[in-house]
Amino acid sequence: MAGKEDLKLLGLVVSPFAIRVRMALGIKGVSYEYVEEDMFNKSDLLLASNPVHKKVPVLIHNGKPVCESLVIVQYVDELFAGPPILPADPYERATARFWAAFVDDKLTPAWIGILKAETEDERAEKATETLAVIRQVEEALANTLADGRAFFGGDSIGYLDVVLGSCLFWFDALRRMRGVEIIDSGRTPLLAAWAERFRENAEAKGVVPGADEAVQYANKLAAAAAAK
Ligand SMILES: N[C@@H](CCC(=O)N[C@@H](CS)C(=O)NCC(=O)O)C(=O)O
Repeated sequence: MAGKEDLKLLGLVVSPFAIRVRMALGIKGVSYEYVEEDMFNKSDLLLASNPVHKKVPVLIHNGKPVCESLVIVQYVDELFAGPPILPADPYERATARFWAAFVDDKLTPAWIGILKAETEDERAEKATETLAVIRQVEEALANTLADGRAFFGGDSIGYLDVVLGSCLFWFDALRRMRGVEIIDSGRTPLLAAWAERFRENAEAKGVVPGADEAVQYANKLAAAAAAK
């Protein structure tokens, strides 16, 4: 099916959620039109395509929008042949989906909270929360990675790699901006080694920006919030 579809992705270079989708499309070897959105001036196409959340990413497939990064990555996996993104085994699929939801429900709000905290106390509280959550990920996934697998997906990048790996450059930015080390070889050795492998992966290298871009974007968001 690859190549015959009309695919347009509304994204944002520094959005971990959009990066997930770009990685998924890259894994499948599918070409698509990429449209960078301006979050300070959302396009009519974005507002019409995702009227519920008004957020990127949105994948527009033959004119029909699909929203929410986890949903889109699964859609891409189901739609296209090529290397599988979700595990084949139903139990492993369920487990990967469970942890992907955990990343989005627990980890993401915690680390974004460090970024948005307005006081030192709030920042410290969010940092403690983030470290507790990442420790849970390290412990729960230790078996998978200790198994000798390079990635959660096995020898190559899969669903959970894409979901968590897309956040790594923001973790680097947070270390620089706030001095918080979310993944480190002392506390989370398996995740630290996995993160190194993820960074070296060709699919990731193609779409994951450097921490500099995240720092710049965070500063832009802070300036916009202060101006309100
Ligand atoms: N749960 C959504 C989150 C998407 C999201 O938060 N996107 C941000 C960019 S990183 C956005 O579009 N923000 C615009 C806004 O909040 O107005 C997903 O997984 O796709």
